[in-house]
Amino acid sequence: MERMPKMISVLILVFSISLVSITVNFASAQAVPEWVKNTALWYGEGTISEGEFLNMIKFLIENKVIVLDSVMEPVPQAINAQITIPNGNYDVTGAGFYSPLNLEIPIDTTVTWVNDDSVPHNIQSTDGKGHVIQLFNSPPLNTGDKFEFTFEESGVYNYYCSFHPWRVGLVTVS
Ligand SMILES: [Cu+2]
Repeated sequence: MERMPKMISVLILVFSISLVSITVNFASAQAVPEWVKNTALWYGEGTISEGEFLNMIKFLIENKVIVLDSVMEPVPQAINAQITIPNGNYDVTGAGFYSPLNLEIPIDTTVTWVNDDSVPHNIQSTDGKGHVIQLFNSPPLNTGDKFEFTFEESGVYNYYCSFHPWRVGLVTVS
């Protein structure tokens, strides 16, 4: 029983000095040979040296009994999406829909609205009944201007342009 803490601390030492970010891939690891178990036992009992014990661990790594995967720290991937306010969007008789009209995105996506129309527009988040709510609300966007908002919760988000209230769009976050 008392050999375990020593074993574990040596293992931790071996792995922590090699790289900060390393994991043991148990899925691809081989079975542990009997002599290795004996070596661990003997080391715990003090009958073999630390050098021999570490050589055993080196053997395990070299022979892929222990498979080390170097795992880089996950870099948060910025997820971005764009909604275009197309040319002619102001025209109630034209197509000119937001593109896409219903944007579907994962959580934490930053959405950028781009005004490609010849007149100013804005983006106002609305509730299900079409009333403006203070969630994402842009100032007037001139041609070429952009407005961005990051959606951190799932849900269906409505918006419209207060200058052209017939222009409604959806962002679905899941
Ligand atoms: Cu508008």
